[in-house]
Amino acid sequence: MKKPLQAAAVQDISGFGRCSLTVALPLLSAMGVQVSCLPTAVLSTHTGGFTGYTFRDLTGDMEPFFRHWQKEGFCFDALYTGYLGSLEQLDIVEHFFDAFQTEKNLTLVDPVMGDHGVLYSRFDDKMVQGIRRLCKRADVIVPNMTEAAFLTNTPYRHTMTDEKEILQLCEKLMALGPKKVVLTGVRPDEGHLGPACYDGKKLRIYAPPHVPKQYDGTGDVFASVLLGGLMQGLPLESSAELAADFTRICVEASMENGTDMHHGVDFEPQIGTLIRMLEEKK
Ligand code: PXL
Repeated sequence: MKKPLQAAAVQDISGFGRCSLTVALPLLSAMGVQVSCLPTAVLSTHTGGFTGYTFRDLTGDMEPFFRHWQKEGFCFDALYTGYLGSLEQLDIVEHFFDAFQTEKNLTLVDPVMGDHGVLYSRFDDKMVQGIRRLCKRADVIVPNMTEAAFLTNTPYRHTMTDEKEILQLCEKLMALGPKKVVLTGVRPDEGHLGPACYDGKKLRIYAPPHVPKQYDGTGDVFASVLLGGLMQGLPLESSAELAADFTRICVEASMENGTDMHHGVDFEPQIGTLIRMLEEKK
């Protein structure tokens, strides 16, 4: 029998709202990946568009949590980091990398910090500086245009029509130290949107027609499917295409259902489609 691949996901659990682990777990499982969770925080909802959410910071649990894994001798094919709950967690994630990174495994850092030109409510410049440190340790980083602007200290741009500018931004991101960059939410014009992949040599932009509706958690859907594709051996560009196509399918389905943008996308009925899409790409 085929053994599942192994990933360790360092993200929060937002009880309601379909983001971070409640997205990563089902999507990666569907893509044949066993996910071990190192939770950063437990919230009643995500922090975008809800007020009065509860927030249980798990900083103090994280190091003992993964030291136990280490004692048990667990190994992972991929390390996947996302939303962090405190500044102290930056050092802890570095220790986690020290403990579990190998020559062979893949580290994907999603520098989850903000969207639409602004940082999420709990984040500030110190978090930006710390996340830059994590990017240095990554094989692949997956910033959106907002996170790319903060990481590179450049102004946020909603659209970027000039390919040269996209390349410049990707080069600045590469200068942080990752091996590859997948910049998400690139809009060569108002009607198109998708990821740009850059490995230091070649820039590839995939920007199909844009569905004009924003949903929370789509960055997590994208990053999780991207990782699933990479772990299943697809090249970076195919994985990014798969992630972009699947995210768009989920957004379209959610629009049809009239789903509230803060509830995340209706990905559950699309999981069968994801599995078929992955098989077609393999
Ligand atoms: O989708 C990113 C994300 C993850 N986790 C939490 C968030 C957000 C975005 O707002 O608030 C808790």
